[in-house]
Amino acid sequence: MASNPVREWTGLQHFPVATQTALHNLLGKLRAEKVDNLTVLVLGKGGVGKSSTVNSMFGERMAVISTIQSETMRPIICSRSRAGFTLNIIDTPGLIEGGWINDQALEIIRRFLLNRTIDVVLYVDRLDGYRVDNLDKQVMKAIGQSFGPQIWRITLLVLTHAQLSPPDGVTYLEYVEKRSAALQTAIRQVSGFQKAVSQVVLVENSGRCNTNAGGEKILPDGKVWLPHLFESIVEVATGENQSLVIDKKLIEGPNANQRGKIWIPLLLVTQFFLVVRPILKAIQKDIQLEKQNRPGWEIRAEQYAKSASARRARKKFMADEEY
Ligand SMILES: Nc1nc2c(ncn2[C@@H]2O[C@H](COP(=O)(O)OP(=O)(O)OP(=O)(O)O)[C@@H](O)[C@H]2O)c(=O)[nH]1
Ligand SMILES: [Mg+2]
Repeated sequence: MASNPVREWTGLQHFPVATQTALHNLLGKLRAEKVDNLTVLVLGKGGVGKSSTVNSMFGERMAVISTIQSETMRPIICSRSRAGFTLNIIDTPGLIEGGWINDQALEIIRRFLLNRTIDVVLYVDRLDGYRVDNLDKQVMKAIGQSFGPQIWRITLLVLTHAQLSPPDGVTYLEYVEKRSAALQTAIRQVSGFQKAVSQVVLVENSGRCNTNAGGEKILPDGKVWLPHLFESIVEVATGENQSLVIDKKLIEGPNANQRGKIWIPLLLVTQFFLVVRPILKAIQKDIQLEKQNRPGWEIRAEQYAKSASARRARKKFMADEEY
């Protein structure tokens, strides 16, 4: 089946001139590195701004944005090409449903990604989140378990709603640092990688975002965020860490029939020493005890039975002799 040709990235022409120049420079860098396509996977909890970030990056409305709660469970792949380069961004449904990990969404994402190669992952959360709670850690853990902990090596931490006024007594930069550090620490804890998610990128998707003289969206620290997001993506994609190949083995784990088979003999031996042997010993001990504690009449009856059968045998012997 022939796949549809990828549409031209027309949204790029609607970016302010300075942003367009920055993006063309990055495309030149990728061309020099012989990279003609990139696939970016966007993950995170529900409603944190994943789809909005995808749309901001393409400069057009490609992913569905929901103001209240998204109903869509399917990931979508958005692709655009420019000057021989194709950008694919995979937008995914939120990984939390009703206060729990959305296992169904995770499974659908896993199946959707089968046989694809992911160059960069954006783990999206909000800058204005108050704390990193247990549910956040569960989401991070679920991501590592689903795609292998190495996924965090190619992940950027993207914090949306970045045009905020920090609480009294804290500067914007201090607030950003604290929030970033809390999330980075949690990711390092669950992934076990000290170098996991070293980069944080701030994003403001709102149309009310402040702009500079050139019309580019800027954050309270004065940074123009969109080119910075693309620069960070290119840095990860052309960096030392390998892209993530989502193959059958990664999705289904090692051959299910072979999984754990090597432990069977060890289990049997352990079972013998820990379960079967103690039971046999206990039975023998019981028999011994029962023998020791027999009432006198039972012992006498047994002795009588023994001597009676001896007498009978002797009689029979003598009878045989006489005969
Ligand atoms: N102010 C502000 N609002 C944002 C930002 N990003 C997203 N939103 C709003 O947050 C709401 C949710 O955004 P989405 O982009 O749909 O979030 P999502 O993560 O894709 O949500 P799900 O697909 O349901 O998981 C929408 O009302 C967006 O307009 C941002 O950076 N700033
Ligand atoms: Mg969405």
